[in-house]
Amino acid sequence: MNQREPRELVKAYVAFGSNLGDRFSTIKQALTELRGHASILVQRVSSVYETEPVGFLDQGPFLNGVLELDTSLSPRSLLQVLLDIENKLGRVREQDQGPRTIDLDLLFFGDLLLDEENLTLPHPRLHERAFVLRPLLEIAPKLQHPCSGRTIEDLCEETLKGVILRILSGPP
Ligand code: PH2
Ligand code: MG
Ligand code: MG
Repeated sequence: MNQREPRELVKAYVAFGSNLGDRFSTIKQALTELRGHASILVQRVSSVYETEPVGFLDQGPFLNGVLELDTSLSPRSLLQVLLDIENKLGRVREQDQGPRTIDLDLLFFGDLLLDEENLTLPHPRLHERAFVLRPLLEIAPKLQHPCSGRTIEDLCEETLKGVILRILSGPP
């Protein structure tokens, strides 16, 4: 594609999580970075939830939430922006699923289906994670999963089944 031709804007969803250091402050810094990016327009941000760790259990509680953005970047470039912000905010990759100052995961990139090394879209575990689905329900209840056609509302009904997540704060 001609590099000077403007790309169409794509709506993407990103999950954020933190369980090391000043969790709320780090999440706010990550949002500031995203809002300051010339090719990203942050449109909606969910409340921030305090959640028990899932997977590797021997670690502190997380703060989690999700956001919606419009971008002219490619999925790979957006992923790189997220990784750069993680690194800038002190992310050290020591243990798979282990404690982290900030985790920024790409959940959806428009309707794109992708299965490549380090980038699977939609995120392969989002439909089973209350800490992603509950905040998504706030900002995008009618959003359809491009594989199953199920809305976030439908997925929440199946997966949350009585799970209540504690809201720590409104949208940062
Ligand atoms: N992230 C993980 C593993 N476990 N648990 C919670 N509650 N929140 C997370 O963001 C999280 C997790 C790997 O990315
Ligand atoms: Mg993650
Ligand atoms: Mg991640």
